[in-house]
Amino acid sequence: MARVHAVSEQDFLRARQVIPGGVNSPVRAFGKVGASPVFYDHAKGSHVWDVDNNEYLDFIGSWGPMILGHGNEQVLDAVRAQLDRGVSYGAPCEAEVRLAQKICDLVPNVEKCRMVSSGTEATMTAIRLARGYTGRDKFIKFEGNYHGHSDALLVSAGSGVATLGIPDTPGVTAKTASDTMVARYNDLASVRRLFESAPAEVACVIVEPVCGNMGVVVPEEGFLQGLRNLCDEFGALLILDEVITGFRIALGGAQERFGVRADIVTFGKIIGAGFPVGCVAGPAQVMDYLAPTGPVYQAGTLSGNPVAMEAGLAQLQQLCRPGFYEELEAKGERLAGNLRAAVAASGVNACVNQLGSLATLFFSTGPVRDWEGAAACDTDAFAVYFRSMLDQGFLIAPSQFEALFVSQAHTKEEIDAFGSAARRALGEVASKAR
Ligand code: KE4
Repeated sequence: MARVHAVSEQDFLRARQVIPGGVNSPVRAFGKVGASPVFYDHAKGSHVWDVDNNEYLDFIGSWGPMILGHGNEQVLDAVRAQLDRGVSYGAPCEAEVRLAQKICDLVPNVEKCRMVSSGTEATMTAIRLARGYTGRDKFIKFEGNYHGHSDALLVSAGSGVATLGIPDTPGVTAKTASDTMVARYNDLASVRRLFESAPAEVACVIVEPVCGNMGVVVPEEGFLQGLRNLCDEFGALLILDEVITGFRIALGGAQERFGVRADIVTFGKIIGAGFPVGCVAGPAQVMDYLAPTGPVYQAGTLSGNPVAMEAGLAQLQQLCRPGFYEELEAKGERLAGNLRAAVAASGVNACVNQLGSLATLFFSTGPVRDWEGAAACDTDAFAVYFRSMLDQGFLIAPSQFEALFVSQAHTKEEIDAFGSAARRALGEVASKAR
């Protein structure tokens, strides 16, 4: 029986009168999947209830922060304890030192951290820091990689920009964009060509070490180390944007999982446990270029917010539990296996990319190894699949160019239920294609 969304639809009508598009982040508007967004009422563990009291299994998890599931008790206890001590200080507090120390202890090559309030702030700061440290203006990013919405990084961006098909966002001036150089993911030759076209002008390379924003695209053997080698050859810094992968694909993130050394690493999402937190981190030699020790200015009213710091600490503490990542990895692999079986049974042209607890079902025979491959997907088929999954009670990102996020809270039974629902959804895709 199709689900009723009457209250969500009323909410969306009202929201559109006072919020552009009715949302505070474009990808939430379900703009490309032919449905009206569901408004959440509450969430717990792997479950979400909408304002029409429909229950869902949630595989978005607030786009990554809910690696433990919604409403984790230790996180809530830490937040409650801090609330009575103060919500925001705008002054140093011990919680921000403890979180910075925790990140330094867990992440390779990180000696100092600067807290900010979003992933966008973190990557924007990382680019400015690399430019200040090297004295160079240009930087290299990758087609389909999304690093937040700061001007220079919106060139050829993934995530919502790709979903909405916005040709390099109006409002970003040609002058600003002219210092952004765009390479092809998993293609070292395309990176080398850019370096050789401006050998002494490239400040840094910024990359999603595992892409989440063109859908999940995994780095091929040697790609990340190849970027490291090119940066060393041309005197540029390597920035790993770990806003998604940080503390998700390993406790030490991509540097631990792939054994590649970053000069700067950015975090977000998981380190705030759902509260607004971002972080720029790296060796002291680079980080000390940030004011007030160095000349590269960066600031923020709510940076190091005590409530957010305590939430992040309570979350990271639980990720340190022995066996946590092995269990999460097994769940991600189970989900991918279920999806691949559903694809095989349906006969639909689709393929699955997965790494750890991240996965994407691409509506293309694949392989999907870069933006060109992702962009070739049948997004109409994805929309049919999305609506069927939603009707069956499964929340997935409303875009072909995003990831599924598996959490500790998802049970094997729930992951198998996802596979069964996907089989039915793919059956609908197949029947509509006939
Ligand atoms: P925020 O400014 O949204 O906290 O972080 C920007 C960002 C930076 N780097 C990476 C690798 C990211 O994935 C993101 C943000 N991720 C998207 C989802 N793909 C956020 C969801 C949204 O835009 O609503």
